[in-house]
Amino acid sequence: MADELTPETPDETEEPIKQRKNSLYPGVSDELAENMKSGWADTELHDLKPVAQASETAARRAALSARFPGERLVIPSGNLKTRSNDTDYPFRASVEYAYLTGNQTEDGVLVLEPTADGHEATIYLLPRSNRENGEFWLSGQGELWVGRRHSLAEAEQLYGIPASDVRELPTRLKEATGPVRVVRGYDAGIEAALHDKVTAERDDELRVFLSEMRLVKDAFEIGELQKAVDSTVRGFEDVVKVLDKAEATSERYIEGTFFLRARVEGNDVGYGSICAAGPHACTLHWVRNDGPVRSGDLLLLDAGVETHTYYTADVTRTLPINGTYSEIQKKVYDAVYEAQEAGIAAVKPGAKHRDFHDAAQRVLAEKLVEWDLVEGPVERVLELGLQRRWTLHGTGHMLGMDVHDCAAARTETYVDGTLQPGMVLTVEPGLYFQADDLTVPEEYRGIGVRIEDDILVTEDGNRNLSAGLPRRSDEVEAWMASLKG
Ligand SMILES: [Mn+2]
Repeated sequence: MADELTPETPDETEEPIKQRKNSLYPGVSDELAENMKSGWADTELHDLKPVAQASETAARRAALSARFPGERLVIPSGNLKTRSNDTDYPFRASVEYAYLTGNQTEDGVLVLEPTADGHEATIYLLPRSNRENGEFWLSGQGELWVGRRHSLAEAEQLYGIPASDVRELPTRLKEATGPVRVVRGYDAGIEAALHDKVTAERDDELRVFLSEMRLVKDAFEIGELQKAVDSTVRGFEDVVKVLDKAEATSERYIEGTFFLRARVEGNDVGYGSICAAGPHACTLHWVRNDGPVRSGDLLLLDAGVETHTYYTADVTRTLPINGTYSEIQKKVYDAVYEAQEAGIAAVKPGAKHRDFHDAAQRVLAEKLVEWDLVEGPVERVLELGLQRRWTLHGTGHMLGMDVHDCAAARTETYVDGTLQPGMVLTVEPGLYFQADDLTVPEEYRGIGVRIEDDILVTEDGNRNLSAGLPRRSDEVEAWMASLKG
């Protein structure tokens, strides 16, 4: 990438380039500065259509307003984070901000100002770059470098919220009176402006409410989650087609292949893809993906495409790299499949959130006892949690704009709560026999299997959003054969 304003003939006496940002720009002649001010076309856009979710974001702001009457609410998008020196990580707006506005711009802030009968929303954004003062091409955030931004008038049309210059916001917040809450952790500058007005306890109530709002998805969100899953299905197909290339290189080939699909059809992957071949499958968060891919081993692929609106899939399949499960692989796989079937069957409105976890764990415990890996009876195993040496993790979680969605929700509304139509959650039992686990016969060691699907709670049961990928072992083999053929 280009650096800013690299002079054609470097002058040793000049300030280092980094220090020239927003300073006096000694490398720029008065003539050039004057020249750059003018000769630019007016590109203002008119009659922009609102973003697809504009009515949903308005309804969400109304619900938030009703929960905190008379209080000023501040929801920042967040700032760029430095990766190294003068390069930044790709920006992802805070979920709370994106959920309430549909906007994803860095440094944005949504403010709900209390009024007599509710709140008035304003979205604070960086306006288009000034060309008169040189900001357009001399500032690191100038549009010449980072690309055209929407004008404030354009943003109003897109998001259906009045827009203001974010550079004025810290002063406004410092001068504001009355109760205020801020979503913490995203914008240190905004938090500093409010530091003497907010408390951690009150801010946490705002964060919790915004997390619990997302427990039940609206129709727009369910559509986006289905899109994310559909792209993910195509990404898994892509991977199966190139397993020979992965064998010739490493797990990275799988990661890169899935990432291509995610970037072409969506915004990104929703989380670091777990491309775990052989015994790496037993490392739950294996994201180094630098290991060998060998015929005869299993590949545990846990990956999800995130849509342009930030909704992510979270799907796992455990595939035989050569297309056919060995006897012991199939034995473990079919047990996990049976556990997942029991788990999915327990997902319905009115069921306790824990029911699907308990149903899947019971099947796995039964198998472990049946295989003589742990001493029964099954009730004793479950009571003492002895199966967990090999099941390791919970059986599922809410899914949405975060892969582990609604994480700030209170226990009583989430893990101790009841399933309702519109909730979307994963059902993902697994069995993992570590390569160095001396308590199991050698043939089990190094085998890890997880099957994970994304399940929507419906009025009368559930719908598997990821049914486009086969799960049963014989169907997985047939599907792989059809893609490789
Ligand atoms: Mn998951």
